[in-house]
Amino acid sequence: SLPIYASQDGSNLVLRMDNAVVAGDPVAYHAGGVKSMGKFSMTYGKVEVRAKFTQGRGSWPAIWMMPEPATAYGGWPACGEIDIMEHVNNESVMYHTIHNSSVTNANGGSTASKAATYNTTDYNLYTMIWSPNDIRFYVNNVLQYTYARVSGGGTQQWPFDVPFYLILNQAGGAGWPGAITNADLPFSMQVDYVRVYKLPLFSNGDFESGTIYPWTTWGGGSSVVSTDARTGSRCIRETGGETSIEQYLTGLTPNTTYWFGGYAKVSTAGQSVSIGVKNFGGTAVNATIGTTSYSNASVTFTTGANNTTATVYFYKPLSGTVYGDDFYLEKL
Ligand SMILES: [Ca+2]
Repeated sequence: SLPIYASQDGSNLVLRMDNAVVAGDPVAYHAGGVKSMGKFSMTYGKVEVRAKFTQGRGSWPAIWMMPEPATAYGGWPACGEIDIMEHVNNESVMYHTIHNSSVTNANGGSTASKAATYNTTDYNLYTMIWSPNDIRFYVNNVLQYTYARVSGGGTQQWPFDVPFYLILNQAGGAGWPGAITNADLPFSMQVDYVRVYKLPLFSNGDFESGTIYPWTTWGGGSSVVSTDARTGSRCIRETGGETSIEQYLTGLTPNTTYWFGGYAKVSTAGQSVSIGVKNFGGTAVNATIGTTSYSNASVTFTTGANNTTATVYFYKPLSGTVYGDDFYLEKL
């Protein structure tokens, strides 16, 4: 009977590769994989896959994503590819890789790739967090590589604004790893679980993470500092000239009113800083704060009939130093 190459063993998905002879089938090697194409795809969000796999000469297990439809921006690599985990042969590292027509060369190699160590004898947790700003790869919750969207880079550099589906497979014997050493067979990948999450509407409003992410900076004068917090131990500081932080929101509901606000203070009386929202399908709104101790400002905004995104910001128009903390977003 035909060997089973993709199965469940009670606690894992098991994907195998071997050289068993299959009657009537002249192919030397068979291997298993699964994909969610046509059943599940996502734009932005988080993917977690807990898996382990064997090593061997010619082996190529992978956890990756492709766009749906596959030709969203033309053929490969222009359409984009997100490789959450790839491993080849007996290497002590695995790889996180991005493909698109900006980073992928004619031989299929990518300049947007990072080798990272992993526990070769046990399960590892492979995580990808995909926002409109960047794609981040983690092994066992430690950030290994960030592929950032470049302003003005277009879809050649960022074809990652369309749905992508998941692929889990045990491959080998062709391309990157090269020929299989039969004595190393069978190869297998065991997948304990796959979990996917939507991005929160808004996050890191209190800066207690110690990083600006997922806010992005503009003007270069912004940093998270461990002084002057309103609550907790950290806040955002903007210094120098015109400076801003922005957070791009996705997953908003059209024709819906939201409330965005926060707390801020300025170093010197006469300065001001503004809290605002733009690009939501209506007229941009903002409110200013000019107090030397923390005070609150907020705005409401209503998304347009077809708008599910918006940009919230904390903007300092002039020189001087300001602080912000405890930003919030609520649906009204
Ligand atoms: Ca804080």
